[in-house]
Amino acid sequence: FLKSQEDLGVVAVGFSGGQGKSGVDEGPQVLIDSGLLTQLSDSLGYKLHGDDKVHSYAELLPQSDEPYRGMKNPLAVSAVTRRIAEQTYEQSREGRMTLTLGGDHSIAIGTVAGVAKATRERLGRETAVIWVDAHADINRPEDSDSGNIHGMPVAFLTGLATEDKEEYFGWIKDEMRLNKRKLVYIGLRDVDQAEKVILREHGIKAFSMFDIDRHGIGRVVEMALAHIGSDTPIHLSFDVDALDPQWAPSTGTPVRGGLTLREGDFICESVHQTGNLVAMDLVEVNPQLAQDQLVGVQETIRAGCSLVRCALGESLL
Ligand code: 4U7
Ligand code: MN
Ligand code: MN
Ligand code: MN
Repeated sequence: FLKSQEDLGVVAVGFSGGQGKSGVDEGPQVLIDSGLLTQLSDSLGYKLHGDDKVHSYAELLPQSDEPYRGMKNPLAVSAVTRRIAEQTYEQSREGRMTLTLGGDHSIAIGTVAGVAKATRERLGRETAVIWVDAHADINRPEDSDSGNIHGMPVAFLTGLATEDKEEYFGWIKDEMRLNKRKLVYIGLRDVDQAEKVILREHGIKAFSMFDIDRHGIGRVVEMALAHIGSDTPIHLSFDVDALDPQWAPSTGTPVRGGLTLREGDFICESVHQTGNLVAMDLVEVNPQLAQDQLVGVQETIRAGCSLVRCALGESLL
């Protein structure tokens, strides 16, 4: 589904407004400083596009931003994700693999919207999304206990949450949306009660840690890919908290009992191997957290880099 296998559009998003902890906006710079983009160009042979600067979107941030429908920082998150949708659209419509480094997971409102629109225009196809996460991120604003928008992106993207006002995500149009049947989760283990009801009522495909323990990661990935179909462009949205905190402690909402580093890499390798990957997000790396653990931050960064390299073909023999 890509015009070229060598070109990579990179969007580095230094944004943390989808949740309350500072530091996740520093994720992309730390990933880049640790050599991620150099590895992609020098070792994997990608030609990089997009500016290599990390965007802070300062010019888009409002003076005041009162909660709206219970959402925290609604104007900021809406404005920033709207801009991210333009950025990923610009990369994806060129037929390039699009890589976004976050930032908290609210930014996927933008990445998925932009890529979905580009893929529809370019190929007349719907994009499938594989959401790898400890959480389902499908709270509607009214269902959310925290008000943090990083727990809501899938609700907005699938149209389960809608809004008329442009400045509060009303900019999300049908051509940017994700079909619920083209969505599959891997790694879930901390799903809110209201989210469980949504997943059940809408028949959304989800593989929890229970399924991974029962079937093994190999079978689960096979079933996930079978669900979306072999002839579908894929957007992989990887929340680093899908990994067990043993491997990725530097993240805002860690949950024990997660994927091993190898299982995470395996998901990425398998998705690469389909040849259908058109976009990837790596989000929720927060270098300010787990600093007390001597090697925590380094380990998280290393894991994040490994996931991206695997999705982009490093381990293919
Ligand atoms: B992440 C939560 F209540 N569901 O809505 C919420 F448990 O992008 C967590 O996956 C959301 O890290 C986690 O606040 C969002 C909570
Ligand atoms: Mn998430
Ligand atoms: Mn999560
Ligand atoms: Mn390849």
